[in-house]
Amino acid sequence: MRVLLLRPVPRNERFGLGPFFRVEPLGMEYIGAALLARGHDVALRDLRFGPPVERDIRGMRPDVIGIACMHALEVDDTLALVDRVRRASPGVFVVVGGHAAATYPAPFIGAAVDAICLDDGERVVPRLVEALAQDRPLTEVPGLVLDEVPLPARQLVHGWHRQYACLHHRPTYLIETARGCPFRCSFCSVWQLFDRGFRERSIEAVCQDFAATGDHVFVADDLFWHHASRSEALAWELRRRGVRKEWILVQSRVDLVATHPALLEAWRPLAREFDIFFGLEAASNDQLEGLQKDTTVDRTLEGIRVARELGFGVTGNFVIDPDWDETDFEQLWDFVARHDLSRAGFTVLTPLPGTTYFDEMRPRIRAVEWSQFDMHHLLWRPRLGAERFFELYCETWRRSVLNLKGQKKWWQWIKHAQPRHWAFTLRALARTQEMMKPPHYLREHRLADDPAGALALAPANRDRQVRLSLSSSQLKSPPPAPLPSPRRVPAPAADTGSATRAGRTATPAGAAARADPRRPAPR
Ligand code: B12
Ligand code: SF4
Repeated sequence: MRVLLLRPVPRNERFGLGPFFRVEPLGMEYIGAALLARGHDVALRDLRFGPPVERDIRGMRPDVIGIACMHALEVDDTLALVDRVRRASPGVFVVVGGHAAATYPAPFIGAAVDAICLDDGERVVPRLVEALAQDRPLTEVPGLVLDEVPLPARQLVHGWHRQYACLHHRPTYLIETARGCPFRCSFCSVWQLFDRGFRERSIEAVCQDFAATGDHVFVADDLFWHHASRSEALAWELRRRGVRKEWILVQSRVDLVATHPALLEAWRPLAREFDIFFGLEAASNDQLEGLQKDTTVDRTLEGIRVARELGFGVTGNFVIDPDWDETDFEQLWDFVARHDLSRAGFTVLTPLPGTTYFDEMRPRIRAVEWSQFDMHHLLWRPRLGAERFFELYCETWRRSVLNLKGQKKWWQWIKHAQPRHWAFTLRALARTQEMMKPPHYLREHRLADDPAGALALAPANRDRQVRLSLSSSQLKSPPPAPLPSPRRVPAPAADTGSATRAGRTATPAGAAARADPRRPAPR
């Protein structure tokens, strides 16, 4: 079968990490690898760089087109691409997948989409394609290992690799060593998608991937170092094989780092520069508790101390609640200044589709388009009013290291970059300066007066029974028992020792689901 995989162009890359980070479509490289291994003809187009999609469709005449929707803010762009693809090739089978589509498939139901992939694409898509080729129903998706495809098919995006960059680190490679997270932060869509499961690639596969990629690596794992003994074994094996990178960036939790300094010590020599992104979220224990972060400010400070002492670069993210008053902002500014945390990002607390928090906030949400779910727009009226809120929000950003009028000037930023990367770095920094100006936000601030004028938001589909109701007649197996609601789940054990299974992937709910266009949005 001929399969064309598409990575859409998100309109909204002006805020947050968007301007800085442009990374490869790793999820679809895994899908590509799985399809190539089975002898299918595969093309992957990153539409940020390639020619118009119509040209590829004319040239390749694909049987199946797969479109990724990773972030909720890309939903409108993905839907627009689905329509374009349909016009260019009315008979083609269109499957949509990716994190945002899997956590909240509702916007795609009723669209011109044939299937929505609710699970790991490298397992679902080959089965879907083979079933279509043989004109037979899909059977139950077995197995629970991430190593079914050892390495992503990076050759499918070979032409653009130099375009993938995280600020001056270029080309940047995205590597995944594990998937999922057992924690339960209220605003996060990851744990709710994977039912708090955590799955790992084998040490051998990860070592091969590190050896096959270039000097700059962004590890895509939601929670790096979670399984301490396995992570330490991985570090030693990478060191034994002589792997050493220029730059590695990982995402982790402060409490985990505070608990395992030896583990960090084992990893540190693997890169000349080693950065950690921490979700610090809040400056007080009350706020951390409100976000179900299951840690304390003391642990935050201890984790930061450990990481800094071992020579890691520390970047944090804080969450700003639209319901804050002036003193909450002041408390955050004070915390940032006192602990020298200006290397930080600040995102607006956003109920992501697919979360329990989204269900709770749905009645208040007055957003009018999906691109507003980028964590830099307001989705409901803030307590201080939009003007004052954005003044204080911008003031928060101005206290960050990104303010070129602050502690770090533009030449200090670009001195690490090679001259040929100066333009990209300066452009990204220039865009970021806009994020410190209230009119930049107010120009785009648009909320409907009443629910009728807002985006129609169906409740999240977290239980498998509902997910199964999306599935097609192609699925033969009986539905599994529904999961209990994750609304009140206990905190995870303090030790993050062993890997847990994501029960969800063992079910046919994970298989590609043919959406019935006549079916109303699920409730
Ligand atoms: C890399 C990454 C980015 C990159 C860019 C990604 C890109 N657009 O190309 C950068 C750093 C730019 C980024 C930015 C942001 N991100 Co981001 N990002 C990630 C991250 C860490 C890894 C994604 C990844 O590659 N995973 C590894 C691959 C192998 O998995 P995968 O992509 O899920 O693919 C699998 C399946 O989804 C499926 N699949 C994928 N594509 C397709 C396509 C088809 C057709 C099919 C059938 C299946 C399928 O199969 C794949 C293989 O199994 C995820 C966390 C996560 N776990 O997903 C967050 C995540 C997706 N990001 C998130 C957020 C919040 C953001 C920001 C808003 C953060 C910010 N503060 O600004 C910005 C938005 C940027 C913007 N304006 O566009 C949230 C998503 C929230 C949401 N529901 O919208 C996540 C889940 C992180 C989190 N813990 O909250 N991000
Ligand atoms: S620790 Fe990170 S990935 Fe895990 S639930 Fe919290 S925010 Fe999500």
